[in-house]
Amino acid sequence: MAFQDEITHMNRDGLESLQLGRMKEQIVYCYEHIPFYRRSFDEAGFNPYTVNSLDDIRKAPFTTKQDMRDAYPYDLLAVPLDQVKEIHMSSGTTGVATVSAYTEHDLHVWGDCFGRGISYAGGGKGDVCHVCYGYGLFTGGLGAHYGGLATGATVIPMSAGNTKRQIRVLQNMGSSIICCTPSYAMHIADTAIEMGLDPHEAFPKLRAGINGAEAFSDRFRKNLEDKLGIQVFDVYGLTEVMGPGVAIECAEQTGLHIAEDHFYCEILDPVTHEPVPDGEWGELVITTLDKEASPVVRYRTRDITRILPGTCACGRTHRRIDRLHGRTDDMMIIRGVNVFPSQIENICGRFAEIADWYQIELTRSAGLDVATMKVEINPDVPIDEIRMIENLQKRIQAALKDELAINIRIQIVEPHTIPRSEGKAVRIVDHRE
Ligand code: DLL
Repeated sequence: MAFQDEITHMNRDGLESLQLGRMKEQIVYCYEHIPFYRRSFDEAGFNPYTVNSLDDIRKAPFTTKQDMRDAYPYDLLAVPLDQVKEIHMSSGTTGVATVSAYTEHDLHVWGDCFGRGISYAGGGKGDVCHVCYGYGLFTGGLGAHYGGLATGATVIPMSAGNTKRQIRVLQNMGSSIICCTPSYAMHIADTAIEMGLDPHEAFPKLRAGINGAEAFSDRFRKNLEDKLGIQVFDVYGLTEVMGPGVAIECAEQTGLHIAEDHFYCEILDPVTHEPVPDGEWGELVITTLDKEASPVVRYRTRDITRILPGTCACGRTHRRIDRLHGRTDDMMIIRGVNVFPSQIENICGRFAEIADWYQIELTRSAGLDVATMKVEINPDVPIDEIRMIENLQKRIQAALKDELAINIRIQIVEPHTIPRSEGKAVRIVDHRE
Protein backbone atom coordinates (compact mmCIF):
# COMPACT_ATOMS: atom_id res chain seq x y z
CA MET A 1 0.00 0.00 0.00
CA ALA A 2 1.28 3.45 -0.88
CA PHE A 3 1.26 6.37 1.54
CA GLN A 4 -2.29 7.03 2.85
CA ASP A 5 -3.88 4.83 0.17
CA GLU A 6 -6.52 3.82 2.69
CA ILE A 7 -7.70 7.44 2.83
CA THR A 8 -7.35 8.38 -0.83
CA HIS A 9 -9.26 5.23 -1.86
CA MET A 10 -12.04 5.43 0.77
CA ASN A 11 -15.49 4.64 -0.54
CA ARG A 12 -17.59 7.75 -1.12
CA ASP A 13 -20.14 6.98 1.59
CA GLY A 14 -17.44 6.55 4.19
CA LEU A 15 -15.63 9.66 3.00
CA GLU A 16 -18.74 11.81 3.02
CA SER A 17 -19.74 10.69 6.47
CA LEU A 18 -16.20 11.46 7.67
CA GLN A 19 -16.51 14.89 6.06
CA LEU A 20 -19.88 15.56 7.65
CA GLY A 21 -18.69 14.57 11.12
CA ARG A 22 -15.67 16.82 10.78
CA MET A 23 -17.64 19.66 9.24
CA LYS A 24 -20.13 19.71 12.13
CA GLU A 25 -17.32 19.86 14.65
CA GLN A 26 -15.29 22.43 12.73
CA ILE A 27 -18.22 24.82 12.34
CA VAL A 28 -19.08 24.69 16.03
CA TYR A 29 -15.38 24.98 16.87
CA CYS A 30 -15.07 28.16 14.80
CA TYR A 31 -18.17 29.61 16.45
CA GLU A 32 -16.96 28.81 19.93
CA HIS A 33 -13.32 29.79 19.51
CA ILE A 34 -13.18 32.70 17.07
CA PRO A 35 -15.15 35.89 17.86
CA PHE A 36 -15.19 36.79 14.15
CA TYR A 37 -17.16 33.64 13.33
CA ARG A 38 -19.49 34.08 16.28
CA ARG A 39 -20.31 37.55 14.96
CA SER A 40 -20.57 36.63 11.32
CA PHE A 41 -22.70 33.50 11.93
CA ASP A 42 -25.01 35.44 14.24
CA GLU A 43 -25.35 38.30 11.78
CA ALA A 44 -26.19 35.87 8.99
CA GLY A 45 -28.70 34.07 11.21
CA PHE A 46 -26.71 30.85 10.81
CA ASN A 47 -27.00 28.40 13.68
CA PRO A 48 -23.77 26.37 13.74
CA TYR A 49 -25.39 23.60 15.78
CA THR A 50 -27.78 22.69 12.97
CA VAL A 51 -25.45 21.34 10.30
CA ASN A 52 -26.98 18.00 9.34
CA SER A 53 -25.76 17.53 5.78
CA LEU A 54 -22.79 18.69 3.75
CA ASP A 55 -25.11 20.99 1.80
CA ASP A 56 -25.99 22.81 5.02
CA ILE A 57 -22.64 24.57 4.68
CA ARG A 58 -24.40 26.79 2.14
CA LYS A 59 -26.24 28.49 4.99
CA ALA A 60 -22.96 29.74 6.44
CA PRO A 61 -21.61 33.15 5.46
CA PHE A 62 -18.42 33.48 3.42
CA THR A 63 -14.98 34.41 4.66
CA THR A 64 -13.12 36.76 2.34
CA LYS A 65 -9.54 37.80 1.95
CA GLN A 66 -10.54 41.20 3.33
CA ASP A 67 -11.90 39.52 6.49
CA MET A 68 -8.52 37.87 6.90
CA ARG A 69 -6.69 41.11 6.35
CA ASP A 70 -8.90 42.89 8.87
CA ALA A 71 -8.05 40.16 11.38
CA TYR A 72 -4.29 40.74 11.03
CA PRO A 73 -2.34 39.53 12.90
CA TYR A 74 -4.09 37.17 15.33
CA ASP A 75 -7.83 37.82 15.36
CA LEU A 76 -8.72 34.63 13.52
CA LEU A 77 -6.64 32.38 15.73
CA ALA A 78 -8.67 29.60 17.37
CA VAL A 79 -6.01 28.48 19.86
CA PRO A 80 -3.76 30.26 22.35
CA LEU A 81 -0.53 31.40 20.75
CA ASP A 82 1.53 28.98 22.80
CA GLN A 83 -0.08 26.10 20.88
CA VAL A 84 1.00 27.54 17.54
CA LYS A 85 4.11 25.93 16.08
CA GLU A 86 4.46 27.87 12.87
CA ILE A 87 3.07 30.89 11.12
CA HIS A 88 2.93 31.69 7.41
CA MET A 89 1.77 34.81 5.66
CA SER A 90 0.73 35.75 2.18
CA SER A 91 3.10 38.13 0.46
CA GLY A 92 0.79 41.08 1.04
CA THR A 93 1.89 42.79 -2.17
CA THR A 94 -1.65 43.97 -2.76
CA GLY A 95 -2.44 44.97 0.81
CA VAL A 96 -2.05 43.80 4.39
CA ALA A 97 -0.74 40.26 4.68
CA THR A 98 -3.01 37.37 5.62
CA VAL A 99 -1.82 35.08 8.39
CA SER A 100 -2.22 31.35 8.72
CA ALA A 101 -1.08 29.50 11.84
CA TYR A 102 -0.44 25.81 12.42
CA THR A 103 -0.55 23.65 15.51
CA GLU A 104 1.41 20.43 15.67
CA HIS A 105 -1.68 18.61 14.33
CA ASP A 106 -2.05 21.11 11.47
CA LEU A 107 1.58 20.61 10.46
CA HIS A 108 1.03 16.85 10.37
CA VAL A 109 -2.03 17.23 8.17
CA TRP A 110 -0.09 19.53 5.88
CA GLY A 111 2.76 17.04 5.58
CA ASP A 112 0.27 14.25 4.88
CA CYS A 113 -1.45 16.24 2.15
CA PHE A 114 1.73 17.14 0.30
CA GLY A 115 3.07 13.66 1.03
CA ARG A 116 0.16 12.21 -0.94
CA GLY A 117 1.47 14.13 -3.95
CA ILE A 118 4.88 12.56 -3.52
CA SER A 119 3.22 9.20 -3.32
CA TYR A 120 1.06 9.95 -6.42
CA ALA A 121 4.40 10.51 -8.14
CA GLY A 122 5.45 7.04 -7.01
CA GLY A 123 7.79 8.56 -4.45
CA GLY A 124 8.59 7.90 -0.80
CA LYS A 125 11.42 6.38 1.18
CA GLY A 126 14.55 6.22 -0.96
CA ASP A 127 13.64 9.28 -2.99
CA VAL A 128 15.59 12.50 -2.80
CA CYS A 129 13.28 15.51 -2.91
CA HIS A 130 14.97 18.66 -4.12
CA VAL A 131 12.79 21.44 -2.71
CA CYS A 132 13.41 24.75 -4.44
CA TYR A 133 10.15 26.49 -3.68
CA GLY A 134 11.04 29.46 -1.49
CA TYR A 135 11.34 28.69 2.22
CA GLY A 136 10.05 31.35 4.58
CA LEU A 137 6.66 32.93 4.91
CA PHE A 138 5.70 31.50 1.52
CA THR A 139 4.19 28.08 2.12
CA GLY A 140 5.83 26.33 -0.85
CA GLY A 141 9.19 25.40 0.68
CA LEU A 142 8.08 24.12 4.05
CA GLY A 143 4.93 22.48 2.68
CA ALA A 144 6.98 20.36 0.28
CA HIS A 145 9.52 19.78 3.03
CA TYR A 146 6.93 18.36 5.45
CA GLY A 147 5.47 16.29 2.62
CA GLY A 148 8.84 14.76 1.90
CA LEU A 149 9.43 13.95 5.56
CA ALA A 150 5.95 12.46 5.97
CA THR A 151 6.61 9.90 3.22
CA GLY A 152 10.08 8.98 4.47
CA ALA A 153 11.84 10.63 1.52
CA THR A 154 15.13 12.50 1.94
CA VAL A 155 14.63 16.25 1.64
CA ILE A 156 17.16 18.75 0.32
CA PRO A 157 15.92 22.15 1.52
CA MET A 158 17.41 24.28 -1.27
CA SER A 159 14.87 27.11 -1.26
CA ALA A 160 14.68 29.20 -4.45
CA GLY A 161 17.50 31.09 -6.09
CA ASN A 162 21.14 30.62 -7.09
CA THR A 163 20.14 28.59 -10.11
CA LYS A 164 23.62 27.33 -10.98
CA ARG A 165 23.96 25.92 -7.50
CA GLN A 166 20.57 24.23 -7.85
CA ILE A 167 21.91 22.58 -10.97
CA ARG A 168 25.11 21.40 -9.26
CA VAL A 169 23.13 19.92 -6.40
CA LEU A 170 20.66 18.24 -8.77
CA GLN A 171 23.65 16.75 -10.58
CA ASN A 172 25.46 15.55 -7.50
CA MET A 173 22.83 14.40 -5.05
CA GLY A 174 20.81 11.95 -7.10
CA SER A 175 17.63 14.00 -6.72
CA SER A 176 14.58 12.17 -8.03
CA ILE A 177 11.76 14.66 -7.36
CA ILE A 178 11.92 18.40 -7.86
CA CYS A 179 9.47 20.65 -6.05
CA CYS A 180 9.25 24.28 -7.25
CA THR A 181 7.06 26.48 -9.41
CA PRO A 182 6.78 25.27 -13.01
CA SER A 183 8.36 28.49 -14.24
CA TYR A 184 11.35 28.04 -11.96
CA ALA A 185 11.70 24.41 -13.03
CA MET A 186 11.73 25.60 -16.64
CA HIS A 187 14.33 28.24 -15.79
CA ILE A 188 16.51 25.59 -14.16
CA ALA A 189 16.16 23.38 -17.24
CA ASP A 190 16.99 26.24 -19.63
CA THR A 191 19.96 27.34 -17.54
CA ALA A 192 21.32 23.78 -17.45
CA ILE A 193 21.00 23.61 -21.24
CA GLU A 194 22.77 26.98 -21.61
CA MET A 195 25.56 25.60 -19.44
CA GLY A 196 26.00 22.90 -22.08
CA LEU A 197 24.34 20.15 -20.05
CA ASP A 198 21.73 17.72 -21.22
CA PRO A 199 19.34 17.54 -18.22
CA HIS A 200 18.49 13.91 -19.04
CA GLU A 201 22.15 12.96 -18.56
CA ALA A 202 23.02 15.53 -15.92
CA PHE A 203 20.07 14.61 -13.67
CA PRO A 204 19.68 10.92 -14.45
CA LYS A 205 17.53 10.04 -11.45
CA LEU A 206 15.13 12.95 -11.76
CA ARG A 207 11.72 11.54 -12.70
CA ALA A 208 9.00 13.73 -11.20
CA GLY A 209 8.20 17.33 -10.44
CA ILE A 210 5.56 18.49 -8.00
CA ASN A 211 5.08 21.87 -9.51
CA GLY A 212 2.35 24.34 -8.73
CA ALA A 213 1.53 27.72 -7.19
CA GLU A 214 0.82 29.24 -10.60
CA ALA A 215 -1.18 28.47 -13.71
CA PHE A 216 0.69 26.92 -16.63
CA SER A 217 -0.52 25.65 -19.97
CA ASP A 218 -0.50 22.05 -21.15
CA ARG A 219 2.14 23.00 -23.68
CA PHE A 220 4.34 24.51 -20.97
CA ARG A 221 3.97 21.31 -18.99
CA LYS A 222 4.85 19.13 -21.97
CA ASN A 223 7.96 21.19 -22.75
CA LEU A 224 9.03 21.07 -19.12
CA GLU A 225 8.52 17.32 -18.98
CA ASP A 226 10.50 16.81 -22.18
CA LYS A 227 13.34 19.07 -21.14
CA LEU A 228 13.84 17.55 -17.71
CA GLY A 229 12.71 14.01 -18.50
CA ILE A 230 10.12 14.08 -15.71
CA GLN A 231 6.40 13.79 -15.18
CA VAL A 232 4.96 17.01 -13.79
CA PHE A 233 2.30 16.80 -11.05
CA ASP A 234 0.32 19.98 -10.58
CA VAL A 235 -0.24 20.97 -6.94
CA TYR A 236 -2.68 23.55 -5.62
CA GLY A 237 -2.85 25.36 -2.32
CA LEU A 238 -3.07 28.79 -0.77
CA THR A 239 -1.72 30.42 2.36
CA GLU A 240 -5.15 31.17 3.82
CA VAL A 241 -6.22 27.52 3.77
CA MET A 242 -3.06 25.44 4.18
CA GLY A 243 -0.40 25.94 1.53
CA PRO A 244 0.44 23.36 -1.15
CA GLY A 245 -1.42 20.06 -0.93
CA VAL A 246 -5.07 21.14 -0.83
CA ALA A 247 -5.31 19.32 -4.16
CA ILE A 248 -2.71 17.39 -6.17
CA GLU A 249 -2.64 15.60 -9.50
CA CYS A 250 -2.05 11.90 -9.84
CA ALA A 251 -0.17 10.25 -12.71
CA GLU A 252 -3.31 10.29 -14.87
CA GLN A 253 -2.96 14.08 -15.13
CA THR A 254 -6.72 14.47 -15.34
CA GLY A 255 -7.34 16.98 -12.59
CA LEU A 256 -6.14 17.46 -9.03
CA HIS A 257 -7.51 15.21 -6.27
CA ILE A 258 -8.79 17.37 -3.42
CA ALA A 259 -7.67 16.19 0.03
CA GLU A 260 -11.37 15.78 0.80
CA ASP A 261 -10.87 14.38 4.26
CA HIS A 262 -9.48 17.79 5.28
CA PHE A 263 -11.18 20.27 2.92
CA TYR A 264 -14.73 20.69 1.73
CA CYS A 265 -14.87 22.40 -1.65
CA GLU A 266 -17.73 24.16 -3.37
CA ILE A 267 -17.74 25.67 -6.84
CA LEU A 268 -19.97 28.72 -6.99
CA ASP A 269 -21.05 31.16 -9.61
CA PRO A 270 -18.83 34.16 -8.77
CA VAL A 271 -21.70 36.59 -9.23
CA THR A 272 -24.79 34.83 -7.85
CA HIS A 273 -22.82 32.66 -5.37
CA GLU A 274 -25.08 29.77 -6.28
CA PRO A 275 -23.46 26.34 -6.73
CA VAL A 276 -22.74 25.42 -10.33
CA PRO A 277 -23.21 21.82 -11.55
CA ASP A 278 -20.15 19.54 -11.69
CA GLY A 279 -18.21 20.19 -14.87
CA GLU A 280 -18.97 23.90 -14.91
CA TRP A 281 -16.44 26.58 -14.09
CA GLY A 282 -16.85 28.79 -11.06
CA GLU A 283 -15.12 30.13 -7.98
CA LEU A 284 -13.62 27.62 -5.59
CA VAL A 285 -14.82 28.11 -2.00
CA ILE A 286 -13.13 26.06 0.72
CA THR A 287 -14.07 25.07 4.26
CA THR A 288 -11.38 23.40 6.35
CA LEU A 289 -12.63 20.28 8.14
CA ASP A 290 -10.13 19.72 10.91
CA LYS A 291 -7.82 22.68 11.28
CA GLU A 292 -6.98 23.72 14.79
CA ALA A 293 -5.14 27.04 14.60
CA SER A 294 -6.57 28.81 11.56
CA PRO A 295 -9.77 27.09 10.43
CA VAL A 296 -11.76 28.83 7.71
CA VAL A 297 -15.41 28.56 6.79
CA ARG A 298 -16.36 29.06 3.15
CA TYR A 299 -13.21 30.92 2.20
CA ARG A 300 -13.65 32.57 -1.18
CA THR A 301 -10.42 31.71 -2.95
CA ARG A 302 -11.21 33.73 -6.08
CA ASP A 303 -9.67 30.85 -8.01
CA ILE A 304 -11.60 29.64 -11.01
CA THR A 305 -11.87 25.91 -11.58
CA ARG A 306 -14.50 23.19 -11.86
CA ILE A 307 -15.21 19.79 -10.43
CA LEU A 308 -14.38 17.10 -12.95
CA PRO A 309 -17.31 14.70 -13.00
CA GLY A 310 -16.79 10.95 -12.87
CA THR A 311 -14.13 8.84 -11.29
CA CYS A 312 -10.41 8.93 -11.93
CA ALA A 313 -8.74 6.02 -13.71
CA CYS A 314 -6.21 5.84 -10.86
CA GLY A 315 -8.91 4.46 -8.56
CA ARG A 316 -8.66 7.19 -5.95
CA THR A 317 -12.05 8.38 -4.82
CA HIS A 318 -11.35 11.97 -3.83
CA ARG A 319 -13.01 14.38 -6.24
CA ARG A 320 -10.87 16.29 -8.69
CA ILE A 321 -10.72 19.95 -9.57
CA ASP A 322 -9.53 20.94 -13.01
CA ARG A 323 -6.23 22.71 -13.47
CA LEU A 324 -6.78 26.33 -12.59
CA HIS A 325 -8.11 28.64 -15.21
CA GLY A 326 -6.91 31.70 -13.33
CA ARG A 327 -8.04 33.89 -10.48
CA THR A 328 -10.96 36.27 -10.62
CA ASP A 329 -8.29 38.88 -9.72
CA ASP A 330 -6.22 37.94 -12.78
CA MET A 331 -9.16 38.39 -15.07
CA MET A 332 -8.34 41.30 -17.31
CA ILE A 333 -11.07 43.50 -18.62
CA ILE A 334 -9.82 44.79 -21.93
CA ARG A 335 -12.23 47.23 -23.50
CA GLY A 336 -15.11 45.54 -21.77
CA VAL A 337 -14.13 41.96 -22.65
CA ASN A 338 -13.24 39.61 -19.80
CA VAL A 339 -10.21 37.49 -20.44
CA PHE A 340 -7.79 35.35 -18.44
CA PRO A 341 -4.08 35.23 -19.24
CA SER A 342 -4.39 31.44 -19.40
CA GLN A 343 -6.85 31.72 -22.31
CA ILE A 344 -4.32 33.83 -24.18
CA GLU A 345 -1.53 31.44 -23.27
CA ASN A 346 -3.49 28.47 -24.59
CA ILE A 347 -4.06 30.12 -27.95
CA CYS A 348 -0.43 31.23 -28.23
CA GLY A 349 0.62 27.69 -27.37
CA ARG A 350 -0.50 26.60 -30.82
CA PHE A 351 2.24 28.63 -32.49
CA ALA A 352 5.41 26.58 -32.54
CA GLU A 353 7.45 29.65 -33.51
CA ILE A 354 7.07 31.21 -30.06
CA ALA A 355 8.39 30.07 -26.71
CA ASP A 356 6.54 29.71 -23.39
CA TRP A 357 7.65 33.01 -21.88
CA TYR A 358 5.33 35.94 -22.15
CA GLN A 359 4.21 39.04 -20.28
CA ILE A 360 1.12 41.14 -20.87
CA GLU A 361 1.33 44.88 -20.29
CA LEU A 362 -1.83 46.88 -19.80
CA THR A 363 -1.82 50.62 -20.37
CA ARG A 364 -4.40 53.23 -21.19
CA SER A 365 -4.30 55.55 -24.17
CA ALA A 366 -6.93 58.20 -24.85
CA GLY A 367 -9.15 56.56 -22.25
CA LEU A 368 -8.97 53.14 -23.88
CA ASP A 369 -7.25 49.98 -22.64
CA VAL A 370 -4.24 48.90 -24.60
CA ALA A 371 -2.89 45.39 -24.10
CA THR A 372 0.53 44.49 -25.39
CA MET A 373 1.83 40.99 -25.12
CA LYS A 374 5.54 40.43 -25.31
CA VAL A 375 6.32 36.87 -26.19
CA GLU A 376 9.69 35.29 -26.81
CA ILE A 377 10.55 33.72 -30.09
CA ASN A 378 11.36 30.05 -29.92
CA PRO A 379 15.19 30.05 -29.83
CA ASP A 380 15.25 27.44 -32.59
CA VAL A 381 13.68 29.93 -35.03
CA PRO A 382 16.06 32.44 -36.70
CA ILE A 383 15.15 35.94 -35.46
CA ASP A 384 16.44 37.77 -38.55
CA GLU A 385 13.43 36.68 -40.57
CA ILE A 386 11.73 40.05 -40.11
CA ARG A 387 8.97 39.37 -42.57
CA MET A 388 8.24 36.10 -40.88
CA ILE A 389 8.04 37.86 -37.51
CA GLU A 390 5.60 40.47 -38.74
CA ASN A 391 3.48 37.82 -40.29
CA LEU A 392 3.61 35.74 -37.11
CA GLN A 393 2.55 38.72 -35.00
CA LYS A 394 -0.40 39.26 -37.30
CA ARG A 395 -1.40 35.61 -37.20
CA ILE A 396 -1.32 35.47 -33.39
CA GLN A 397 -3.23 38.75 -33.15
CA ALA A 398 -5.85 37.44 -35.56
CA ALA A 399 -6.25 34.18 -33.60
CA LEU A 400 -6.78 36.11 -30.36
CA LYS A 401 -9.23 38.46 -32.00
CA ASP A 402 -11.08 35.58 -33.57
CA GLU A 403 -11.44 33.45 -30.47
CA LEU A 404 -11.49 35.92 -27.60
CA ALA A 405 -12.75 39.05 -29.34
CA ILE A 406 -9.89 41.11 -27.97
CA ASN A 407 -7.25 43.20 -29.66
CA ILE A 408 -3.84 42.49 -28.25
CA ARG A 409 -0.74 43.96 -29.74
CA ILE A 410 1.79 41.16 -30.09
CA GLN A 411 5.44 41.96 -29.81
CA ILE A 412 7.78 39.09 -30.53
CA VAL A 413 10.98 39.53 -28.56
CA GLU A 414 14.29 37.74 -28.48
CA PRO A 415 14.88 34.73 -26.26
CA HIS A 416 15.63 35.48 -22.59
CA THR A 417 14.33 39.05 -22.65
CA ILE A 418 11.30 38.43 -20.40
CA PRO A 419 12.41 38.45 -16.75
CA ARG A 420 12.62 34.99 -15.18
CA SER A 421 11.34 34.38 -11.70
CA GLU A 422 12.54 32.05 -8.99
CA GLY A 423 8.99 31.86 -7.66
CA LYS A 424 5.78 32.64 -9.49
CA ALA A 425 6.16 34.12 -12.97
CA VAL A 426 4.83 37.66 -13.41
CA ARG A 427 2.45 37.37 -16.34
CA ILE A 428 0.58 40.68 -16.15
CA VAL A 429 1.94 44.15 -15.58
CA ASP A 430 -0.92 46.60 -15.23
CA HIS A 431 0.07 50.26 -15.62
CA ARG A 432 -3.55 51.47 -15.65
CA GLU A 433 -4.84 53.47 -12.70
O1 DLL B 1 0.99 29.52 -3.88
C1 DLL B 1 0.78 27.84 -2.18
C2 DLL B 1 1.48 26.87 -3.04
C3 DLL B 1 2.83 26.70 -2.92
C4 DLL B 1 0.77 26.11 -3.95
C5 DLL B 1 3.48 25.77 -3.69
C6 DLL B 1 1.40 25.16 -4.72
C7 DLL B 1 2.76 25.00 -4.60
P1 DLL B 1 -0.15 31.64 -2.10
O2 DLL B 1 1.14 32.31 -2.34
O3 DLL B 1 -0.99 32.06 -0.96
O4 DLL B 1 0.07 30.10 -1.88
O5 DLL B 1 -0.96 31.76 -3.43
C8 DLL B 1 -2.18 31.11 -3.57
O6 DLL B 1 -1.76 30.84 -5.94
O7 DLL B 1 -5.07 31.20 -4.69
C9 DLL B 1 -3.93 30.46 -6.73
O8 DLL B 1 -4.40 31.65 -7.31
C10 DLL B 1 -2.46 30.30 -7.05
N1 DLL B 1 -2.13 28.89 -7.18
C11 DLL B 1 -1.72 28.04 -6.23
N2 DLL B 1 -1.54 26.80 -6.76
C12 DLL B 1 -1.87 26.89 -8.08
C13 DLL B 1 -1.89 25.97 -9.17
C14 DLL B 1 0.64 29.22 -2.76
N3 DLL B 1 -1.52 24.72 -9.04
C15 DLL B 1 -2.70 31.32 -4.95
N4 DLL B 1 -2.31 26.44 -10.38
C16 DLL B 1 -3.95 30.54 -5.22
C17 DLL B 1 -2.66 27.73 -10.55
C18 DLL B 1 -2.25 28.23 -8.35
N5 DLL B 1 -2.64 28.64 -9.56
